[in-house]
Order: sequence, then C-alpha cells, then structure tokens
Amino acid sequence: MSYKVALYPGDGVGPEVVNEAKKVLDTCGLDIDYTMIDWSTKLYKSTGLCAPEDYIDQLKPYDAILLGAVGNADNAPDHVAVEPLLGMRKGFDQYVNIRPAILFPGVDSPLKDKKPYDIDMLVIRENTEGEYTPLGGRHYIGTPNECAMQVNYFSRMGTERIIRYAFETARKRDRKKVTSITKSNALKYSMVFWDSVFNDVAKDYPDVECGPMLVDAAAMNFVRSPENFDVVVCSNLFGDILSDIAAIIIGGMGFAGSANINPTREAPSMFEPVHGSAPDIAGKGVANPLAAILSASMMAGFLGEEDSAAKIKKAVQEHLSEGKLKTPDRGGSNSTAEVGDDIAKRI
Ligand code: GGG
Repeated sequence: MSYKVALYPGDGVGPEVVNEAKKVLDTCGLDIDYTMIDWSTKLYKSTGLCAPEDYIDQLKPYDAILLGAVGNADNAPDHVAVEPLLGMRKGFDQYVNIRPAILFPGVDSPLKDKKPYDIDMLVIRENTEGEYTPLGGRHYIGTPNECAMQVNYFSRMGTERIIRYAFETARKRDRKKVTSITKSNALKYSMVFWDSVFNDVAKDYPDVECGPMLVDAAAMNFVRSPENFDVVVCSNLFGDILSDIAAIIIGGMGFAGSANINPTREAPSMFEPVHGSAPDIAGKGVANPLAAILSASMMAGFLGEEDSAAKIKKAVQEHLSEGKLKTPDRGGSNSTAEVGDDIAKRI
C-alpha cells in the first residue's frame, strides 16, 4: 500500500524530532509520499495566523499527519499558536487522543522501586469537546466589571463514543480495566452527566473491570500506585493534565508519543509527541526524538503497517535497554540525530 502523509514539524524542536521520526519510517521501507507543511508561529507575523485559513481543506486529502510541536511565545500568543492543532482535532473529528505511558527497560522512573512495565497504561482523552470547546466570551474589558466565561460542553454522542472506545480498547488488553476520571462531587452538571453515561456504557461490558475516580485522587494515585491503572478515560482537560503526569513517571515527556484518531477514517488522523516546542533547546540538536519516533510507530500501526509499528517499538526498547546513547534530558550528551540513527540502524 502507498500512503500520503503530511509532515507538519511546526515550531521549536518540532522540525528536529520530526526529522528523526521520518528517518526511522524511511528505514522501514514503507511507500509513503510525504508533503512538507511549512506552517508555524513564524507565519503569524505576516498573516496574523499560524496556518492558512483553509488549513483543514489543504490537509483533508492526506492519510495521516505527523506533527512536531506548536508554540513560540516570542512570535505569537500561545492560544493562537495552538489553534491549528485543536482545529485539526475538531475539524477532522479526531475524537480519540491515545497517550500510552509505559515504563521501558533501561529508563529510570522518578518513582522509587518501579520496574520495567510496572507502569503500562493508556490515557484515552476526549479530544473534540469538553472544557476545550470554543464557547464563551470576555465582557466589559478594562472595566471593574470585566469577566470571562468558558463553557464546558459535553454531548451524549461525544461522551458516549469516547467511553465506548475506552471499553473496546480495554477488552483487547490483558488486564481489561477502565478507570473513568470524574469530578462529579463539584461539577454537578458536566461530570454527573459524564458518570451517568459511563455507567450506561459499562453495562455493555460486563467482562471489563471498571470504576470512577475523582481527578484529584487520580493525580495522586498516578504517583502513588500507577501500576493499578490500565485504560484511563478522561475529558479533554483532565486528559491533558493527567497524561503529563503519566509521561513524567515513565521517565519524562521525551517518551510520550500520541495519536489523535478519527476511527471512521473519513478524515486524516494525526500523530504527535505529547511534548511542546521547548524553545529553550530548539535548534541545538539535543531534543529527545523518542516521543516523535513512538508517535511514528503509532502512525504506522494505524495505517495498517503493523510489522513496521512493532519493529520501531522493538528498536526503541532495545535502544533504551542498552542505554548507551542518551540526550541531555536523560542525563546524557548525545544528539537528537545520534539517537535517531541508532533506532534506524536497529531496524
Ligand atoms: N506536540 C504538540 C504540541 O506542541 N503540543 C502542545 C500543546 O500545548 N498542546 C495542547 C494540547 O495537547 O491540548
């Protein structure tokens, strides 16, 4: 099969890590026709936008998008920089954001006594609505009555489909367990609704162990007992925050790949490292490319190239187990390209 993939490196360290992800994919010998998308905050100065107005139309024909990172506060406000990223998730109905957190052999967790694979969870984040819905407004700006409103929008369709996706995913895993992240003790409309949809859907999956957990308790338990989590299903904002905790306990943001999936395949899905643009180290060639490489592995798997996906993941595992090459975020002095070369060589 041949595929059309849009490479969207974006800002900061994005181009450096996407370059390594492409290098690794090339080694797999996949028939991919790449198009380089040169949109970033640099565009903002000339156009007031970080991507052309018709960016959804331009990206629609691709099978997948491989994104690096967005954001550089020197060039554009962060909420403008992130617009194309959130816009792709919504515009392509990529309603599932999968963020795996696995403690690989050879990687030190900041948590005491954690062995390889003690942490092996999937954070499944609702990606198109919830707290990220662009509904609200600012009023009476500059007066003592100034106020801001941001509406949390939870539809039955949107809530049910993400929870169902989490159960379907859990069913295929060994532990078959879903934890639903809530805050229904305080958010008496949105999260009480979320809980009731969760309870309805759970009835269809008697073979899956499941239950709710308040988001504050989950933040604590990700650190205290991460081995108790398997699949974790969250609203958009809760998933954003908890997946960063999940990343840090498996060794850092440098290991956190992700997939933004439209399961219907009627529009492209997008793959990106969870980390941002890290402008402080951009251009120095020292960013950890593993999160982007693991995202590329998820992309290969989504495209149906399971063999290549597994080869990339195995190469990353071997590279980490050997532990010879490390970028500075892991206490080493190797470059982004040296790590990418090592993974490619192993494939
Ligand atoms: N790698 C993509 C990236 O730059 N993410 C930065 C970010 O702030 N994303 C917002 C979000 O995931 O909700």
